[in-house]
Amino acid sequence: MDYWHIDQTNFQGEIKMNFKTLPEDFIMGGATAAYQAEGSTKEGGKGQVAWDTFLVEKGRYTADPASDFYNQYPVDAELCKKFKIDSIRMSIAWSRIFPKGYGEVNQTGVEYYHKVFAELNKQGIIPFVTLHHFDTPKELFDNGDFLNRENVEHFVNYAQFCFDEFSEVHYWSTFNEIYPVASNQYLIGSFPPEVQFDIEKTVTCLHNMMYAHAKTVNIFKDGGYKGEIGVVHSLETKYPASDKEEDKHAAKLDDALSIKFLLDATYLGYYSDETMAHIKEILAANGQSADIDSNDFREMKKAANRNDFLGINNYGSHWVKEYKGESTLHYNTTGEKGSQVYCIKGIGERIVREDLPKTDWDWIIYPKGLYDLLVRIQDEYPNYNKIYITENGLGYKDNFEDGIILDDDRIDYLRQHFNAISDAIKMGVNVKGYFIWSLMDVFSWVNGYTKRYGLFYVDFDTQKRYPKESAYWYKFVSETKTII
Ligand code: BGP
Repeated sequence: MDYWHIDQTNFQGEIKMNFKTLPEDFIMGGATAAYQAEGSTKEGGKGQVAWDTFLVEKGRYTADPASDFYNQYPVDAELCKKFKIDSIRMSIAWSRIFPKGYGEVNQTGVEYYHKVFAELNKQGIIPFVTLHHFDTPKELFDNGDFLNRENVEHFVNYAQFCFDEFSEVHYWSTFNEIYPVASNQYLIGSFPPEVQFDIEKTVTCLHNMMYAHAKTVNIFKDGGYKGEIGVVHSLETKYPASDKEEDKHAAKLDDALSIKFLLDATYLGYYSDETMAHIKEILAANGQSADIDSNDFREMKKAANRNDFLGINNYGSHWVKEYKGESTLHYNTTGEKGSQVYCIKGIGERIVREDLPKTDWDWIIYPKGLYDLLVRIQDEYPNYNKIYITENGLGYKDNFEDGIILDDDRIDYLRQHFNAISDAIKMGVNVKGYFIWSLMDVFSWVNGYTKRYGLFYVDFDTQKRYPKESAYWYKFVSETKTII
């Protein structure tokens, strides 16, 4: 193990020769999300979100205090400056601005975000802002969330309000992870409202959110607002579990629902015949159907060439095998390795690859999957413009000893993924930045506080931050653009 906080100078002479590099203007960032970092869920006039009541019902943990970013943001900005972190990816809590999701504005919330952005800008840290990160205001969530088209309008109005109000922000993402929103809410059921195996709702939610994204992009571009706009998708490569035709087909089905449906919507503005054929096959196998209004494609086609960037969240890859049985799942939320089961009727089974490393939460570590994904996007969607890796990182049970956190597994994970990105850049893919998930340890939606990802360890009782070894490694990479 290299003690990065003690000695980073050993390598200085030979670094440029022996290690892969990143472009000089590559943004090195840290990612967070409002509900996972802010805490203070009842402060400052904030409205409720579905998670508030859901977590109380479950009785496991709540999103208070999280990392107390609501109060600690100056500390985090200073840490970023010290550790050469160029940008914080953060989200605005819709329910701090519009407590009900629409109507009356909560000025305290508006002022809070102005203060955060001012502090970041003062320290030279770029705010990279997501408008929606799993936290629809409760009233709108309860009336159908994005299954209800009225809520598309409420979201677009909220987005426009933010563009008008927060002119100090120059990087906007509409949504975080449209696929996990839809699948965790209606397919896997790990998020409220805990619906399982409803492919119709999953597809409807995906489409409506993509339509809302397109409307928002068009408003941003037609309005001449300054800065960049894009969307953050969770994209994880699907490989067939074997060379058998059935397994190849199963991988294609999984890919169609979780990747192609979204990238078609983003970059074509409609769904290709092949994508739709796969989606219909999945629906039919489940005795379901979904209506997609082709009139929506007008708005979506208009937006297709206006995305400034694609944000990619990537934590692993999947190997898919034909599966003929009923849908059955076990989602590992405890870090009990080997407990994950994922079999979906009409799609396939995501198998366990014994030969590949996995996290305690059964997420397969396969950096080549990220490389393959980046090269594929360049080939299949040449109008992608530019890419930021908006999330990637290792969820880990960090060991804290006297303020020192030797997270060499995380450093290794990061090194491998940075190398994959560097290789993709060499192949011509325009990757302009990376945001580690997460900047500091945060609250995890279905895992609570034990699954830590941060560069900075958070003692959730005192809210004190401790740089992990990975933070020193990250600083070194940021300063030298060398993946050591
Ligand atoms: C992504 C989300 C993040 C974060 C991350 C890690 O899907 O955008 O909000 O939670 O995954 O997931 P988890 O906390 O479940 O390990």
